[in-house]
Amino acid sequence: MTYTLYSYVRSGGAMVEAALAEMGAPYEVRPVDLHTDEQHAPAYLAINPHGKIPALVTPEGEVLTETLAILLTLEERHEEAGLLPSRGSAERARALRWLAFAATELYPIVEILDYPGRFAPSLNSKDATRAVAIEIWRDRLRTMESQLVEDQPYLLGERFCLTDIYWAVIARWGFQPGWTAEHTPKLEQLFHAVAARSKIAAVWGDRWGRG
Ligand SMILES: N[C@@H](CCC(=O)N[C@@H](CS)C(=O)NCC(=O)O)C(=O)O
Repeated sequence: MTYTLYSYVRSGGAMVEAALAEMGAPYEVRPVDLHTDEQHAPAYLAINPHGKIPALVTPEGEVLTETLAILLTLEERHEEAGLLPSRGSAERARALRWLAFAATELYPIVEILDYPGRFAPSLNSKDATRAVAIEIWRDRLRTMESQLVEDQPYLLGERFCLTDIYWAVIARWGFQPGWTAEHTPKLEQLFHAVAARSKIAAVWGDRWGRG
């Protein structure tokens, strides 16, 4: 009953790994080296034809991709772990709203930041493309920040949920000491609260994600 997680250190796979750890679900990590473009090797494209990590193979052999779908599927399969508030509750609606916000409004920007050449109309506009993406990214981080309450560790206050895992990794991707301290200090605290949870700390360590 072991899951197989295709991941790389400090990638979106860290979100899935944290969720698996919180759920107490056994898994093994298969590293996919983004620095050597292994995500585009035929062996990996056979798993995810879109050439992105993470991918998760269930113990039954079903391949899951898209981090949001992976997390929601895991939550359904391990409901007893309580990683979302109860169905129909206002808290759950809020958790899902901001989970989707991070997945649709932030995560796609990462590709522009990491691979601006894929989006720039010409080679010499790569830096300008990336600079625009950074501004959009920061604006959206500020929106996340506006949803957090001082001295409350998580989005839902004291109640930890899947959205906190997603937000913690987004927070780390956006970490820049001076800017973060000034504009998103509560998001930074959320990262530390998530990373300090015993089950997550055990798998993230100081690298927050293997691979
Ligand atoms: N829509 C995908 C995006 C996944 C994604 O962008 N993953 C990055 C790593 S964090 C990746 O594989 N990048 C390699 C590439 O774009 O070639 C998801 O939500 O899981």
